[in-house]
Amino acid sequence: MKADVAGRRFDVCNGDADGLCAVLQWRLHEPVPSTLITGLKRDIELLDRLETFGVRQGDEVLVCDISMQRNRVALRRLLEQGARVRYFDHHEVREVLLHPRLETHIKFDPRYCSSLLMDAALGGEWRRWALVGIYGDNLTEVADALPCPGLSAHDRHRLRQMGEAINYNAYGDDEGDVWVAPARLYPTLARYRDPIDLLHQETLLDDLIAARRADLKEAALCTPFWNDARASVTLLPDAPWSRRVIGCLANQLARAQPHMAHAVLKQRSQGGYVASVRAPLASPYGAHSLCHRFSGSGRAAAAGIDLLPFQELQRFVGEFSVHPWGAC
Ligand SMILES: [Mn+2]
Repeated sequence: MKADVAGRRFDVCNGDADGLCAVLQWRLHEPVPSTLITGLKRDIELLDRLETFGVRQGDEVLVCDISMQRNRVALRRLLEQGARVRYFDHHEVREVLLHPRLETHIKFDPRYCSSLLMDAALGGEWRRWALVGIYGDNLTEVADALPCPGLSAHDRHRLRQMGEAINYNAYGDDEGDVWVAPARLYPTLARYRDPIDLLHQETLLDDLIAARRADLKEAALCTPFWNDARASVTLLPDAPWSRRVIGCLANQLARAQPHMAHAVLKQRSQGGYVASVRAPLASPYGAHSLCHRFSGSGRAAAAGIDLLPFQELQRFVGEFSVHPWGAC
């Protein structure tokens, strides 16, 4: 009798390109039926959603690209219920949980992302999909340096556009803001072993690439609220386009001015701002430590704040402008 006969599979990931492409690589490697649990970029505490399934001994859970810090309690509960868990992530965690049924691939390093950690674990088996995820997380130089035999420069450029478009599609206050909910996008991606084939056969990605471009054009009309030689703060109004484009705009600014730090703040309909912060790409450290001070979280290169009250704006600009990027 097979030991895993009763075991179910659950794949839990962030709904951006990095999360989806990490899971996709694993499912191409181990093609068995599995339940996908994902959400928008802002949905981080996704392990809680497993509670309704009554996880039990023999079940296997794959977790990609969501903070262990923010999912710690639910993770411990899953392990106690008898699940076996594989965890791939690159967000800050104070202490990595240790458990005999928990396998971790965690690296808090600005040159890593979850799709790259998965690529390393699988020996580059699904490198093209890994590239989509890595480009999606704005690790353009890291992806450019990864060899991919048989991939032309043009096709590599297409994978980059695809990663950036899938990443863009994860931002919004709710599923009404995005073009296609990540949970519905995944099955389309998963039909293809090669993302280049998907680009030839589906129009969806071209639609997303065009939508991202249109939203960025709208955002380009917003001049910086504050800037000096080392940093800039951009304020966006609250609108569907700004809810979708906030992360892409921050990434684009980071690439355009790699020696500057960038913050993009967007007004929230319920009051206050949501913020996307990027450390200078040339010394990508310190975004998480700045965001921490305003109850935010994230990675060294890219982090965010869910709620910055209106009255905190001046303090934010003040601390942002003197933050010791690269040294923290
Ligand atoms: Mn990621």
